[in-house]
Amino acid sequence: MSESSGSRFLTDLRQILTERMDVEELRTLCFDLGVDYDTLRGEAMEGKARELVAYLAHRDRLPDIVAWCLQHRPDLEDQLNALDKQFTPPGRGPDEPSGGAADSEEIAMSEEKNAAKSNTAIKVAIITGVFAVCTAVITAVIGPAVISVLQTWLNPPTSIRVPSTVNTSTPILTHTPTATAAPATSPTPTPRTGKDGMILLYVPAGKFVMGSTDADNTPDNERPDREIPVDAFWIDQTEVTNAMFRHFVAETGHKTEAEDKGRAEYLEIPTSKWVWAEGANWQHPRGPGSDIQGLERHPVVQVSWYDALAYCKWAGRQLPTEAEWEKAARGTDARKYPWGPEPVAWNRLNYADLNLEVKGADKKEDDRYQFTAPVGSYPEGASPYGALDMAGNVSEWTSSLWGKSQDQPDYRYPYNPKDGREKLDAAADVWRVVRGGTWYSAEDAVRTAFRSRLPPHSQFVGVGFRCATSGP
Ligand SMILES: [Ca+2]
Ligand SMILES: [Ca+2]
Repeated sequence: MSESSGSRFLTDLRQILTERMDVEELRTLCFDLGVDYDTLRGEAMEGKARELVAYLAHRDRLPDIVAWCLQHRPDLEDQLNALDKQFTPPGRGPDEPSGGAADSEEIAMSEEKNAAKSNTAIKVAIITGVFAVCTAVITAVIGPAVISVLQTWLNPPTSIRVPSTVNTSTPILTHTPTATAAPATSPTPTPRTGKDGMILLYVPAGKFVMGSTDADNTPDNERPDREIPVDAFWIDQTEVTNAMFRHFVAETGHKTEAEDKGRAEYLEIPTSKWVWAEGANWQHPRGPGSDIQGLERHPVVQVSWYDALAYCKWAGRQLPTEAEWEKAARGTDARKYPWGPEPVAWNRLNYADLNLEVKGADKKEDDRYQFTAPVGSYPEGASPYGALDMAGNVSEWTSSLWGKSQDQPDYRYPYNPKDGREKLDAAADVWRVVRGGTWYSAEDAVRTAFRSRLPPHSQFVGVGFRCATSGP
């Protein structure tokens, strides 16, 4: 698509959304496509539609909107077909000079190919869109386990790029473990679904490099690096969400530590100071004036290590050990970030970007979120096993002990699970390891090898968790 025809396509698509839909319908569209309507910038429908189209255009997901509209609004078919005809051959936009007869023929052939390509994309999007809707219905009727099997059948690991219509903000399978993540000699088990609806990803047994080398110039507590054997296990695809935690609380009556204490800490902006907020807890992360309405698919925060442990027990899983967490994040090639060696960027993680007025924020990048993002918002930042948000969004509790001093760990590297650091009944004055960095972290703190620590009774607006379970 040339720039001018692409621009017209975007304009007309926005117009359809603005003029032919109401707010509730646009909200539903956003929800189904995994976009948080409330955090889209702009007050009126037009602003929201503009932001939505721009957001999905950046991710090559415009066919998702078209597929959704064809599925839910067949009366828009003519308008959508007209939109499709606006695609023009690359480099042959109406503003560009045309050549002679040979060029005309070439353009005609190119247009034909382009139209076919575009139609194919829309057909694929329709099929996957129908599947997404069916998924929601079938999930309600027959449960997530069957869905997991169906999704694996319909989305086998493939190198073909298909427009994604799955809702990446809910723990619906978006990445199946690939052959590159598993030993070639053994098939990778199908991802499975936990009782909380979480997708569990398989991490095969084997060694991986844990920690950093001296040449990496990173904190001492990450060194020395070593090859560490880890048994097979399953890791949650995303951080545990508010909706999942609400389910847990409804079933168990669990009261979090912050609710008992009547207060919790949050980050004051722009001073970057941690301050106590009376009445802050997981349902009111920044105090009584805040709530989690519309944040159902954001990670739960303001939960202590003990709250996280209780959730994992209810879900039939455990907190990952520090070694399991790091292996799930970096795979077996000692990569710096979950996605590889490439630097942090707006489409790979939620971190301290230009939306956050704190020291060290990256003013070059716009990841679209000032605080937490819906889980799974950055499929481009997936780890080798498909785990999402292993860098940023919220930092995550692990089961492992750090020690009694904030500055230096009592349990040093090389990691040894038999030296007492995995004793779950350790005293409360022993700090626990947290991993992955948060929405207020700069790039250094979202590296896969970066370690941080917190007292187990503490809770913050940037700390959540995911679970793991032993395998196979
Ligand atoms: Ca951010
Ligand atoms: Ca995280």
